[in-house]
Amino acid sequence: RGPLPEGVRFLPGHLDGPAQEDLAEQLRTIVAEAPLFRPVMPKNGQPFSVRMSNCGPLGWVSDIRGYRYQPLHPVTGKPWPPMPDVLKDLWRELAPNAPEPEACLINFYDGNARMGLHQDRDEETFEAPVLSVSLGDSALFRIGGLTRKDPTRSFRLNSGDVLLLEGPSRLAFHGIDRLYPGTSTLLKNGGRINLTLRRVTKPA
Ligand code: MD5
Ligand code: FE
Repeated sequence: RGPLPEGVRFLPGHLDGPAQEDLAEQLRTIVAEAPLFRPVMPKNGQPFSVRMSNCGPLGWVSDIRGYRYQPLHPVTGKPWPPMPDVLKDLWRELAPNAPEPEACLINFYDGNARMGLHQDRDEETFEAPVLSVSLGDSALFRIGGLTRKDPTRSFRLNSGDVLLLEGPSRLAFHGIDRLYPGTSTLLKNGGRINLTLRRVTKPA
C-alpha cells in the first residue's frame, strides 16, 4: 500500500532466533536492576498503558512535570544499567556515521497496551537516527508524516524486526495501535518489548 515514508529502513527478521533469546535474557537482568515503571502524562497525570525502563547513560521518563531524559531511575534513584553490547553493535552496523547512542528506552506492552500517535522530539539533536528493535508478540505499527493530519500507513512489527528512522522520517508521527497476543513464544509471560536507541545530546 504505497512506499514507506522516506528515511524508513524496515529490516524484517534482522535478529535471528538465538539473537532474540540472548537479548531477551539480557533484558531480564536489566529490568531486575531497573524495574519497569508506569509513566504518567505531563499535566493531567494520566497513566500510560505501556510500562517502561531504560538502559544506557540516559533514560526517557515522563511524569507530571514533563518528558525528559535523565541519568537516574525515577523510582530506585540508581543509574540505568549499561546498554548491552549487541545493541551498540547493531547501532554501529546500521548507523555507522552517527555518534554513540546514549539512551535505550525499553517499552513493555501487555495485550491491551497501546501508544497513541506522537512525534519523538525530546532529544537535543534529531540528526542521529532512531533504531527500534521488536521482541515478543507482534504489534500493529502506524507511521504518518510530519503533521498529525498527514495520511498514515500501517504494518506489523514482528519479533526480531528492526526499524531505522532517519532523515525526514525521524520526526514522523507514529504509534502502536494494537498487539496480537500469543503470536510469539519468546517472552515467557507474553507481551511485547520494543527497544529504541537514541542519541540525546549534541555530539561534542
Ligand atoms: C514502540 N515506540 O513500538 C514504538 C514505536 C517510542 C515509540 O514510538 O517513542 O518509544 S518504535 C518505532 C519508532 C520509534 C521512534 C520513532 C519512530 C518510530 N518514527 O519516527 O516513526 O514501542
Ligand atoms: Fe515514538
